[in-house]
Parts: sequence; C-alpha cells; structure tokens
Amino acid sequence: PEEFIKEVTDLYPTKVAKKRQKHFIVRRPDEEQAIEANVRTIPGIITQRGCCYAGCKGVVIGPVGDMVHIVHGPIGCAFYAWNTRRNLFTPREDGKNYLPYCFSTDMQDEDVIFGGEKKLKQAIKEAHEIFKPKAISVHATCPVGLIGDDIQSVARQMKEELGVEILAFNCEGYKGVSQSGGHHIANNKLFDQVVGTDDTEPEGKFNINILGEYNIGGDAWEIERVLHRCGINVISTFSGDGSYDEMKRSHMADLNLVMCHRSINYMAEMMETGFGIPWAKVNFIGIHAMAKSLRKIARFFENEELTVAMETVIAEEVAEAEAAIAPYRERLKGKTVMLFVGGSRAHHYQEVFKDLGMQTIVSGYEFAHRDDYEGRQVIPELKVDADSRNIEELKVQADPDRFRARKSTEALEKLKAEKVIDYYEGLIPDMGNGTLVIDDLSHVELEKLIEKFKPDMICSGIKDKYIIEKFGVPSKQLHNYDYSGPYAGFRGAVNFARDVDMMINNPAWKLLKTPWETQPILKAKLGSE
Ligand code: CFM
Ligand code: HCA
Repeated sequence: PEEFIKEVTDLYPTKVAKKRQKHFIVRRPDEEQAIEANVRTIPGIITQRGCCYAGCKGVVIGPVGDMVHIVHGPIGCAFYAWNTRRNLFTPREDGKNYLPYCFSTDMQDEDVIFGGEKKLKQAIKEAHEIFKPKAISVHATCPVGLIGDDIQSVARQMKEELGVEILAFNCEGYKGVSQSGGHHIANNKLFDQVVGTDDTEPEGKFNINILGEYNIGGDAWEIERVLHRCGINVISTFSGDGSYDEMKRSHMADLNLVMCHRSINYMAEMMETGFGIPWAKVNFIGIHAMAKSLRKIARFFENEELTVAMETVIAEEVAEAEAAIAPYRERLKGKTVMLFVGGSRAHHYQEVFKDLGMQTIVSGYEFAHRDDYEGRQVIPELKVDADSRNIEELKVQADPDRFRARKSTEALEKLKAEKVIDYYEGLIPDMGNGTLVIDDLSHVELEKLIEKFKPDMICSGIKDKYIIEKFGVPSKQLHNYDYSGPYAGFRGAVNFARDVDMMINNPAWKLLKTPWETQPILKAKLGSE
C-alpha cells in the first residue's frame, strides 16, 4: 500500500502530491494515525463530493415529507434534488406528502439582476394557498447569496402574513467545502425553530429519537419494525420518514440514537446541552451490528423487562437472518471490497461485509471530518479554518423550562466510561492491518486502485459506478442502493446479501474485456511538469 500511495501521488504535480499524501493512511493498529479531512478539494481533481445546498436541502431537510420545500434559484438545483435520493415517506393521519413535488422559484436572468425576493414571496404565497402545509422551508442556491436576497427577512414577513412556520436556510452551494456545511446549517435551524416547540407527553415507556437515519430504500421502516417489537417508542426520526410535528416534540425523548454521526452530531450535542438528552452512537447495518446496537439501548434504559424483550427479539431475528444469508455467505466469503461513500456508510457497511465473510481492503469518506475517521477525542484539536468559520456555530444553553436530567450524574458518567453514550470511535480503528484509508478519493486514484488491487466489488455512487464497471469490476451504489433496499436491520442485511451475491457472482463479468486488454493506451502525466 505504501508503494501504491507513492505511485499514485507521483502522477500529480509536486504541490498537489504533497497535499494529497496527507489524505492517505496505511492502517497500522498499533499506531495512532491522523488523516487530513474536511478541506478544500484541489481544483481540477475529479471529486465525488457535492455542495452545501445538497447537504441541507437534499440530505437533512428534504426527507421531511409533510413540509413544502421551496428551492430559491435557477431550476437546475431544484430539478436535480427532485426525488433523486430515494428517501421514502409514509403520510400521517392528515394524508399530506409533498415529496413527489418539486417546488422552485425558477430564477431567471431578470431576477438575478433585479433581485429575487418578490418572486420568493410569490412562491411562498402560492405554495401556502394551494397546499396549506404546516410549514415551509426555503433553500438558497449559489446565485441567491451572490446577489444578496435577504431570504431570512422574506421568511419572517411571510410567516407573519400567512401564519405558517417558514424555515429559511442560507445553504448557498459554495459555502464550506462539501455537503457537510449544509448538514450543519440544517441542524442549526431545526434546533432553533422546530425542536422543543410542542411539549406533548410521549405515549411510550422507552422514548427515543433516531438521528441521522434518512429512510433510503425503507431503512428506517425496518429499523422501527424491530424497535417496536422490543417495546421502544420512536418519537421522531431526523429526518427519514420525517414529520414536522414529530420533530417539534423530539425533545421529550430520553435517548437519541445517532446513526449517521457526520450529518447530525450537531443536533445530538445541542439536544443534550439544551434538554438533557444523552445520545448513543448506533449502527443498524449488518446482523451483528444491529444486535449490538439494540443491546446498547437496553444497557441505557437498565430495565429488566426491556432487556428480556430485546434478547428474545434478537435471538429470533438473528437466527432467521443468519439462516437466510448462509447460502450467500458460502458464495461470497473471502471476496474483497472497497468502499467510498459520503460521511458514514464507508464505516457502517464494513459490518455487513463481515457478516458475509468479505474483507474491506480500502475505505474512505467523501466529506467526513477527522472525528468520523479517528474518533471524537480529536474534536478539541480540529483546526477551524476559513471554510468552517463560514458556517455558524450556535451557542446553546440549558432550556430553563425543558431541561431534564435523564439520569443521575453518576449514572451518566458510568455510561460514558463504558462508551455507551456520547462516544464514537470512528472508522480507522476498525480497519485491518495494512488496509488503506483514503479521504476525498479522486478519479485517477480510483482507476489506479482498480489496476493495483483488483477488488471483487467497489461500493460507491453514481458518478463512478459505470466507470468502475467498464473496468470489469461490479459497483454497488451505497447511496441509493441501486434502487433496492431496505439494507438496514436484520431483514435488510438479507436483502443486501442477496443483491451483492447477484452482482459479484454474475457470470457476465468474466466475459467483459476492458479496452486496454486488447489495445495499447496512451500514458500521460497530469500538470505542467
Ligand atoms: Fe450520512 Fe447519509 Fe452518509 Fe450523508 Fe450523503 Fe446519503 Fe451518503 Mo449519499 S447523511 S453522510 S450526505 S449516511 S446522501 S443518506 S448516501 S453521501 S454516506
Ligand atoms: C448528494 C446526494 C448523494 C449522491 C449520490 C451519488 C445521494 O451527495 O448530494 O453520488 O451517487 O446519496 O443521493 O450522496
């Protein structure tokens, strides 16, 4: 692997090579290893990353199905975020579901020159008149920030005029260095304007929220199915199958489960400071990861009845899922895989591959921060650069009326010491000796990885799926699941095993000849050297 890093970074001009080298790690379990992450992608390099607007509207806010989400900007930004992320939603009693719609101000040259505020007001008014939603969100795209439309003041005015909550997000695409800034902006406003605004007592005995679960391909439904069987009441999910009303009362929960740490750790921390709700990092991907996460919940509640119920459910569900994946495991064990996905799945999915006897040889995130790689203990030493300073950090204090300690100080300290709450160890500690970790993988690096390590499968996204497959390697999309799913939970793991087997063991790959096997290809160096 060391040789590989040299070979691949030698392809770059010297300055670029020096920068990129810091984004590679050869895993050595006896060393403490640091990686460069959450910094600007070098211009000219083909990255898999997206923008701030994608992180705010596309990822965190978009899945809330009973709100109207208006994209303020030229139509492309709205169009490309229209039902492309496979976040599914079940309408509640009111039957409202706006996810199939695409709402946009469709900004034209004229609006860019003379300002788009009038058009935005008109759009909010129309959406309100036609659909009467409980709340409306407004998302700013790049030109809105450049011309200086004051969407916050428009939101205030229209809230007053129409009497409906309006959340305006200044998530212009260029803010920050990736989607990640958009997650933070989305978390801030949800915390500020939504969470803690309805004090209805929850009905369940063990009340939780699931944070950072977006119901891609129905994942949240499978997770909830199992939690309900155990006797857990899910007040709200941020934000898969998410409902505005449910998020308003999420502060009544006793525990927050954090699935995707990257996109929602801000909310977990703010809810802990503001309302006293501890959080526990979970991973529902893979049979054993799912069982382990359930046991963490049982440990937190320390209730005999719940623990017994959970163990019964685990025993039944594990046995059923193990039996179902056994034939696939037989055909998949020993296969190698590489994972390059967003900010959490490159870690989570390693567990389901372990269930299948497969080995992760290279892994990396697109836009995660160092804590998602190295663990949360590095947070105090993280550099706040100009790009991060660009994103507001809310100063949160305990809510004078709503803060409630969920357990005694001693009990909480004990759970912290046991790493049950407020703890995430990151991806790197789980990587095996000699494996590679690569941050913000570039296109040329991906091609070289395939040539050098010839993996049996690469998990990635739409930007590189077909390039990988042209190399004769099957590529599984871990963002949209190649239109399949759910993959979370016990039954999800079985679906995943079936789909991976279908891909890897498809005889078609053996028939495929890549162009360089039959004809010479040009070799060139990047840059001016
Ligand atoms: Fe979290 Fe996500 Fe992900 Fe993410 Fe994403 Fe996604 Fe992802 Mo695509 S919130 S970081 S910004 S788990 S959209 S549901 S699949 S890159 S690994
Ligand atoms: C995004 C959304 C995305 C893209 C997936 C992909 C998703 O980053 O804006 O590149 O295939 O999950 O839909 O991550």
